[in-house]
Amino acid sequence: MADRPMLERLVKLNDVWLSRKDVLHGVKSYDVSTKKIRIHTDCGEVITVNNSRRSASARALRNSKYRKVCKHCKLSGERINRFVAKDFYDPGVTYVEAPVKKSAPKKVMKKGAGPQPTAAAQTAPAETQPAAAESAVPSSAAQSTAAAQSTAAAQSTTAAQSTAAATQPLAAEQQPPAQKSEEPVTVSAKEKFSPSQRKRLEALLISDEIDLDDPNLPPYEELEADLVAKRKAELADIYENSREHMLAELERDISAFLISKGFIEIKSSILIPEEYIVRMGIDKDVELSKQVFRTDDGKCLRPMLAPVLYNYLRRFDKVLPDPIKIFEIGPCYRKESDGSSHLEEFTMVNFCQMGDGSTRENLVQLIDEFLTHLGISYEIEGDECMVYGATVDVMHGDLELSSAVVGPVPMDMDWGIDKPWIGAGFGLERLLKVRHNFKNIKRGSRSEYYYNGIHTNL
Ligand code: ATP
Ligand code: 9VF
Ligand code: MG
Repeated sequence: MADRPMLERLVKLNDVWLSRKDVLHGVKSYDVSTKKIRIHTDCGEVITVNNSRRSASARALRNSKYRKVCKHCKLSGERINRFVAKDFYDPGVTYVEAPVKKSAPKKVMKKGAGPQPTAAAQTAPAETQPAAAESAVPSSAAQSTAAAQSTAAAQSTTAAQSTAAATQPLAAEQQPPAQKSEEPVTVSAKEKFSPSQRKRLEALLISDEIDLDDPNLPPYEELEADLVAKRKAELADIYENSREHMLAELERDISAFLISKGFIEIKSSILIPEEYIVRMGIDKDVELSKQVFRTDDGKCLRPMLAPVLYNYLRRFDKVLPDPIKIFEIGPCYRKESDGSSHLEEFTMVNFCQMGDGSTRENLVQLIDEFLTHLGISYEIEGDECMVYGATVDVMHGDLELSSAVVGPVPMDMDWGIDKPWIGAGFGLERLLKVRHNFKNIKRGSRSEYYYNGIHTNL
């Protein structure tokens, strides 16, 4: 048994290409990359598609049906017959079907698609894969080549298709799954937008600027085009004026603020000894321990900044005058389950002071000055955590902006610390979420999908 042929093999065997509109073209040449195949037709078109045996293109080539022949390709009768007769298949080989995900919506075969000459083709499943490569390629990439543009034009995707196509695979960042250009658009009487249209619109909205349930909204194509235009203008404005990433800018702002308050900036390693986690009192059976990304050589990606700051306090205390005031801003990593306020890769600022003046009053005042400087409102609540015991939680509504602590705590002994201290850890992406009223914390995070809250597939 052999797998159903890759598209590449079908192109080679058939020596012709069928456009989305079922026009038969001659294949002049083709190039193959890891995932794609780029076909140059005899008439001079360039088409880039997924080199997938499950694509609609592959299905079309397994079929023997076409609507018309491209007159510019000047196909010989022999080439057309070869495509129709399909006598090049090896009769000794059974081409098996690749398994198809059951849950995926099935698309009914297009007109003109009929029974196929091979056993495999007869049981060909309804396609769920994007038919053309541009549906799987980020739109920016597609637009970067004239070839892809001409393909898009030649295959004349509808507005809905081309915009759905602009959404790329998002699994890595726990985003909505990629939308398939071939997905049937089934709009129920009640719902104005299909699920995939809704996802696209939600991605294009930055906060809750529009209520997608408002029955008076314009049709999808119009709304989508408006939002794309708006987001493009915003990106152009950023490029023209500030050119700053909001996360980087916030980091710089916080850094300058804390330096102005007498804190010295630390930049330590993101990869830390796993032992530090244990010394923070986070035993193997504790939830936070399970959230740690470990490497295979006794290290881990830091889930917090405190361990190294402990070491700095101990060392600087021998050198610098009391009180010691230090801070670090940088990436932290925790395995998190989905949530609109949790990232697996986030940015923490942890500032702390050890020695004279380490009182709760000073801690609360510093937090107040910090958030007033950032223009973010807050409430203070008491809480408990397993690492420090009692904490001073800084909240914005239900969202925890920071856990702050008034030391000393018993754990200090394990780090060689014997003075009172105060400290607070804030997540920068949560600060951005509040400041910009983002529905999801990903908008302001390290990401290839969003730039300053703006979806990058425009
Ligand atoms: P939560 O209970 O919300 O998960 P936490 O109590 O585990 O947070 P801390 O260990 O107190 O968080 O970390 C200090 C701050 O770092 C939090 O108040 C929050 O602003 C931020 N933070 C923690 N975990 C994350 C995360 N996964 N994504 C984004 N920010 C985070
Ligand atoms: C409060 C948040 C242990 C003396 C070097 C500084 C603090 C910050 C809590 C952080 C954590 N602690 N994610 O300690 O400032 O450590 O859980 Si220090
Ligand atoms: Mg906390």
